[in-house]
Amino acid sequence: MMTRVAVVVLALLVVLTGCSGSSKAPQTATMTIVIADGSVSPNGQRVEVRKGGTVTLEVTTDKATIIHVHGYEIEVQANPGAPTTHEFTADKPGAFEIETHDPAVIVGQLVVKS
Ligand SMILES: [Cu+2]
Repeated sequence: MMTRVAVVVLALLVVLTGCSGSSKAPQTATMTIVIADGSVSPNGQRVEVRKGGTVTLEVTTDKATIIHVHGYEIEVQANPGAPTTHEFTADKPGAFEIETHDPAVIVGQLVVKS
């Protein structure tokens, strides 16, 4: 009985983490970026999305900065106070760096799969 439960839990984990071997990237992806006291989170996180999918950047910062999505040439101005949300369509396949400009740090990598 416990074995069966363990198998079900394991199967569920595989589905949830997307390690099922399927090459289908998700239709939507969200990256939550937090900048506080000069430190930036996440740090190089990889975010995958399917070509044509929607990417959402959620930025909370204690200092005015720009979030730059390389390749897409998207620049999001984020200011302290209210979080900034920016949504765009991932219409170009490839791998693109997302960075902040102040401090200049790579936040993550956007991987758009066709
Ligand atoms: Cu940049």
